[in-house]
Amino acid sequence: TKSLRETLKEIVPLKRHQLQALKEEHSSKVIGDVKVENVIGGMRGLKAMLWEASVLDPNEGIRFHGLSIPDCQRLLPPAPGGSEIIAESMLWLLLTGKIPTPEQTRDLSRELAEKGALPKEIEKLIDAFPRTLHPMTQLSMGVAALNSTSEFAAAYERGIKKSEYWTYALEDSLSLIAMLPALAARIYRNVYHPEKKLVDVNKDLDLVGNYTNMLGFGDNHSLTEYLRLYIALHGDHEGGNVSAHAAHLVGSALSDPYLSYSAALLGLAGPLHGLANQEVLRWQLAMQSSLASSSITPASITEYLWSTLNAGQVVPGYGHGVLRSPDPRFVALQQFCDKYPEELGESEIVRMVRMTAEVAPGVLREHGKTKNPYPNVDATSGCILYHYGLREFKYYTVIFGVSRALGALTQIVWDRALMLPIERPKSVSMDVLEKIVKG
Ligand code: FCX
Repeated sequence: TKSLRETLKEIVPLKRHQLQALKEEHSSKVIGDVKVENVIGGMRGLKAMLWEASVLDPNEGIRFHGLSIPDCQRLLPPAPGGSEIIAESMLWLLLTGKIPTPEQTRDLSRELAEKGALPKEIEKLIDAFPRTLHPMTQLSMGVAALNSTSEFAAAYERGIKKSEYWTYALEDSLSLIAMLPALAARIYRNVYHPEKKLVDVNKDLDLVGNYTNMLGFGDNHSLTEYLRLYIALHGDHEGGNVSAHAAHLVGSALSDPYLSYSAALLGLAGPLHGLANQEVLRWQLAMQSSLASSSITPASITEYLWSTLNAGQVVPGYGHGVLRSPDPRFVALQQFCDKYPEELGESEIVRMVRMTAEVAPGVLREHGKTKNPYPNVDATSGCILYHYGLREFKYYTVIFGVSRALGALTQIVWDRALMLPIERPKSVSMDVLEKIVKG
């Protein structure tokens, strides 16, 4: 069977050919209008960037190379002894558009585990951070510091052909994905459990098996399976979201994959993006403490939702920039809860998430502002972690950050393989806008 590198070497010329044909035959074709509302409205709806691995349909949700989440759950190999999608099989799909065999998936797991230990000087740097530094700040700083190991940066300095950039970007991307669990687990240990010893990367485990193990939850099979699914599903959500877009933008300046992904993480740390799962939990716990446990009913949750909205706040975990239906990632995580009824069926927080999802769309529709009243993935992801005893919710976005590397770095490999140019959209002032619209 072919290795990941061999598979990619076959695909790169085909994709380059596809791009060349688009350029030569259709460069001046119009595919949409630019309205004033796009310029002042966060560029919403503008089809203005290339992203290969996934496309988000407003109604169906995300598809990875055309495959829906249930397709991926059916087709992508799990870990030995598990049944959920794992990071490695998702990464293979994202990078190549192909379904890996179980053997290819195992080989990739082994390669990542072999590259998984952090350089000693980076360990020292992370250990020197004050515990008060937000875990996402630490993650972004750690990833930026790892650029001292960048093969892309070293090769660029030596002088290489543009057509070869992608091979170095691929090596950096795989190394970074491999080291993220050790980096993220070290931050968790340092901030929350400084007395605990960190275990080493186990060469026989998959990426998330290792991550859970290093976090100290290795003997919890259902949590490990949950994190496998979580990390595979959060891997990519097309290109325009803040983290993915940031990685692509910074990478377009030929900043190496470490620097590019570090920038993505700083965007992921915002409350309207990755931090939302932490906000959801905060909101759910505040609701729990304001309502007596016996009185948590659809009616009392409805009332609580209105108090949030009437206070001028958003209901975290609901709404989306593109989606206009319930997020299939939310659905998949809820179905995971059904699969483990003995672990999750009786959980108070899981019950509250479910009840909230039943009433919130009606309330948000009546409120009349959001274009999408349905839950997004953040409405449940952090709450399930809370149930499992991973309760340090300032840490949750770090887990998202371990995951989003799969998609953001995949696109960086393709940006370099397709030799895309530096990104440089035209901006305009309000005066210029007025001149344009008034003619
Ligand atoms: N509760 C209350 N009001 C909401 C709302 C919600 N959940 N979602 C949107 N609105 C409001 C907006 O604040 C906006 O109000 P304004 O006109 O006074 O500014 C209006 O509805 C229209 O917004 P809309 O076009 O529907 O949504 P946007 O594309 O501007 O924003 C996000 C999308 C996701 C930022 C928005 O729905 C939100 O703030 N949701 C809560 C936070 C959240 O869950 N974020 C995670 C999103 C995602 F899954 C991720 O990136 O991880």
